[in-house]
Formats: sequence, structure tokens, C-alpha cells
Amino acid sequence: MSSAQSNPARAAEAYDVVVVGAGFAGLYMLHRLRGLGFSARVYEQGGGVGGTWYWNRYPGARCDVESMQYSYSFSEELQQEWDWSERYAPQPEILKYANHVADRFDLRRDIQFNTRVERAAFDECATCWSVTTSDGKTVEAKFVVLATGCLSNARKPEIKGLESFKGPVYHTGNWPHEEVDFTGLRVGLIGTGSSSIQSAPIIAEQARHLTVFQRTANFSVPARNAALMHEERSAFRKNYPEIRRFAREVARNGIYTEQPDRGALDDNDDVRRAKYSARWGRGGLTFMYAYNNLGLDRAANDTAADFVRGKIAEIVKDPDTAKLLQPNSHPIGTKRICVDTDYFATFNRPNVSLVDIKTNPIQEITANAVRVAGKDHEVDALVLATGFDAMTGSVARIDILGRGGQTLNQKWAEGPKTLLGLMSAGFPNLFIITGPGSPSVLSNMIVSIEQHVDWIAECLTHMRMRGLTTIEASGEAEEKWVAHVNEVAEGTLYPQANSWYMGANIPGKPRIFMPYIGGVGVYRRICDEVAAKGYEGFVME
Ligand code: N01
Repeated sequence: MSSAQSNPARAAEAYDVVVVGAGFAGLYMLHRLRGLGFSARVYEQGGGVGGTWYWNRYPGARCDVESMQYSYSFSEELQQEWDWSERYAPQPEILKYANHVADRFDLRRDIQFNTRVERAAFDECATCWSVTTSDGKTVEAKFVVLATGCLSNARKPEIKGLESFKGPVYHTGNWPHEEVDFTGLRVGLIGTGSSSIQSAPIIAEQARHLTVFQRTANFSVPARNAALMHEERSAFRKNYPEIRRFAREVARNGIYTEQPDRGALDDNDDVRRAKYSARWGRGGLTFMYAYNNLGLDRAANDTAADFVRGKIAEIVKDPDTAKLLQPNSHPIGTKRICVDTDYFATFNRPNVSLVDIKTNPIQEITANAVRVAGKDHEVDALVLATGFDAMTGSVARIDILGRGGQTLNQKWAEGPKTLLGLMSAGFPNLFIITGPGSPSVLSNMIVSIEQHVDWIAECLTHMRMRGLTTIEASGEAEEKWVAHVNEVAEGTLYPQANSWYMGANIPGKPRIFMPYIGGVGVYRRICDEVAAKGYEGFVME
């Protein structure tokens, strides 16, 4: 029995670890904790497992990382047995996979669904966390792990009159579980990020008319999605040891692909065009891996951006619409590049129109229309594809009190501060999975999730073996890490974009590049070295 459970004098329920969230991070964390003999309780606000893939059920939702790579590697049997049907898995299949994992490893009995963690307060005398949930209960935990996700706090825009709209209003990040049928309806779609770019072609097929309201034109490359053939799956499975090793240790973004060895300006126009064309033809996120300096050098980046702008002009027949769809406000890739199926071609349909809300922002939403520049665009339903309060939003919704009663929101008021993205000074025994300051959203999330979960699991085992009860990031080490994260970001083009990576999509949010851009391989080595040096930079007692 665990020591937390064996202390009857304290709260009625006590665990070694409380995990917040039953997405891919929470599920694997629970599995590891169980295997190590720690008692654990997972709280999940949704009615099922899957996190992102539980909530984002909008038409066309699928992962932009290839399914054979966007999957757990911790179980050889699982990765050999699970059959992905397409190159990019659709949301229902990823959700099915999450459910399969929960059943296969018998995880559900330690997960409480439909329950939010509202508050977590650190008791300095008892060195434990008091965790209060939405069902009014309080439990104790020696450790808390926030597996709350990075894009899990769907954000409704503040647009005048939105509440007065009479038709249904959907948010892509919080889509209904029952089927939504747009047949015969005029649909207004606000936003042109990944969620919009995936859903627009499908909605356009169904709706009487689709009006897309665009504030910032976005770069998107074709997915070239296709059914996965048995031979392709077999080849992957055979090579999994090398593919997984490469994704963890070599690839910057946790995705196995050939790494470029030269910069875009090292080739002449013809060679460059041939390389971009080949990547465009192959499809997918690795378009940005045509050269090794697209994220670093503006002139190099411009060559890729020009190529994509040229493709948009080729695809979209109406020159005015094509011009509007050509992004020119940010270097390509500095906002998460989108991966689409027929997005730009959708604007050739007679039932689709594009409205520029950059030059003339939405004035107001009325009972049946979106008003722009004095013109009412009549719609029967609205889809908000307006994104998330990314990386910190879901953590901020929990009232987290650390040493001296300081809240995490107070501490992070000027921007998130962490050591390695894993812990924040003043908040002992509180871990974050894929938090700000780690590669997180810049990577194949499952690769980063597994690395963090394994690191935390090994850390807890280290502490148990030595009879240690607390671990906390030192303020000094944290300051150094934050400075390093900023310095690496400043050396790239990323801070030039008003992206959610920068918190720029949330009015009033501090403008700080939140993820660590040094690459997953480099980051893993740093984390491993820290652990090998007795958790250097962390204070353990
Ligand atoms: O959200 P976004 P998303 N008035 O923030 C606009 C992942 N993801 O849900 O750019 C008008 O990217 C906003 O305009 P602007 C992926 O990492 C992955 O699409 O701020 N417009 C923007 O166009 C992705 O990056 C997958 O000027 C407003 C859009 O809404 C991340 O999730 C699929 C507005 C928001 O775009 C987020 O993607 C889907 C306002 N008040 C998502 N507020 C795949 O795996 C915001 N906008 C493929």
C-alpha cells in the first residue's frame, strides 16, 4: 500500500498522485504510475477519454501528423497490432484508439469522468496537495500532474452581438456529440486556422452557402491523405525501432523524415522550385523541411512563402479571392502551418464566399447576419473556428495555490515561468506535461508526452527510493531556463508572427514565445542530463 493511502488521519481519500486530464498524456501517466505501484486518481472534465480528440469533433477533423507516427510507442504489442486506416487518422479513429488504450490497459477504473479539478492548494506542513473537484470533494495527493493539454481551452471571440444570434453557434474545439447537419443552411465560418481549413471543404459540400470570414490569411499545404495499405503499415512496423529512435533523438519536431542539409539560398531558383514541388506533391507538415533555414532566415523563408502564394494563385480561379487568400503578414511556418484537403479549391465553388475582416473587422453579429462594412451577410448557423487560449489557458482555469498561498496565475501574470516546462518554482510536487518551456506544441505531441511522462515516472521512483518527499524547481535554475527559451526563440523568425505560440490571439495575454524551440532531441538530452546529475536545478528534500 502506498504511504498516502496508509495515513487514515488525513482526508478520506488520499493518493500518491492526482492526474488532471485523461487525454493522451493523462492515460499514459496513469499507466506508468500503476506499473510502478503508485496510487493514482485521474479527473477528467469530459465524459470520456481522448482529450483533444474527445472535444474536437468538427467536420473534417484529423491529425496533421501521420497516424503511424502519431501513436504511442510504449507498448510494442500495441504499435504492432493497431491498424490505422489512413495516412492521417480522422478524429473518430483517434478517439477509438484512445478508448482502446484505456480498455487494453484497464485504465478506466482510476478515472473519474465529468469532473473538473477546480482548485489545488499545497499544504506546506503536510507537504501534500489538497485537490478540490467540481463534485465538491477534496482529496489529498503527494503529487499533482497537470495533463490538461495545450489546446484545450476553446476561445469564443468577443464580437458585439454574438449572443443575439438566433441560429446555432458552434465552436470547433467544443463540437456537439450528435451529428450536425448543415444541409440547406447558410453557414458563417469565422477564423482561418487549422480547424477552419479542415472543416471548410466539408461544410461547403453540405451547406447551401458557406461564408468564410478571414482576418489573417494562412499558409496551408496539401495533406495528400490516402488509405494506408497493408504493405505501408508493415514497412513502418518493421522499422519502428529506428523510426521511434529518430523521432525521439534526432528530429527537431519528433517526426521521422529526412533532414535537410542545406539552406534555401544554397540552391538556384530551378532546383529550389523542384524541391518545393516535390514536397508539395508528397504533402504534409514536412514541407517546412525542404531546407534547414526556413525558420531562421527571412530571405530563405520568403522563397517558400512565395512558392505557396504561387500555388494559391494557380488553384483559386478568381484573382481577387486568390489575392486575399495569399498570406503576407507573417513568415511561413511561424504560425502553425496548416495541412488541408482541397481548402483553396473550395473557394472555386459557387456556394462559397470569402469576406475580408482584416480591412473591415466584423461590426456586429445580428439575429441572422454578420455585419461587415455596413453589409449584412445573412447566415443560419455560425461556426467559430477561433482557436484556444493555448498552453496556459487550461492551467489558468484551475485555482492553483503554491507556497505562501501564491497562485500560479499570479506568478505567471507576466508570462509562464517553468524549469524545463516541467515544474514552476514555488509549486512543489506539481508537474506539468508538455507545459510552456518545453517543445510541446512544436512537436509530435505523443513523442513529447511520452518523454515527459517517463521523466516524471523516473523522478518519482528516484524520490521514493531515497525517501524524499518534495521536489521543486529552484528559482535560479528556472530564471536561467526561461532566459534560454527566450534566447533560442529570438534567434528564429517565430516571434515575428501574431500567433497563439506568442499568446497574441488572446487580448491582454503577455506576448511571450511559450514553447521551447531547441528541438525534441536536444531537449531530451538536457532533461536526461539534469536527471543524471541528481535532478540538477531542482531542490529535493
Ligand atoms: O485556431 P487558430 P485553430 N475575429 O488559433 C481567427 C491545432 N490543430 O483551432 O489569425 C475574427 O489557429 C484567427 O485570426 P488571426 C494546431 O496546432 C491541429 O484553427 O488571430 N477572427 C484565426 O484565423 C492549430 O494551430 C489540427 O487574425 C478571429 C482563427 O480564428 C491549433 O490547433 C487541427 C477572432 C483561429 O485559428 C489551433 O487551430 C486543428 C476574432 N475575434 C487544430 N479570434 C490538426 O492536427 C480569432 N480569430 C490538423
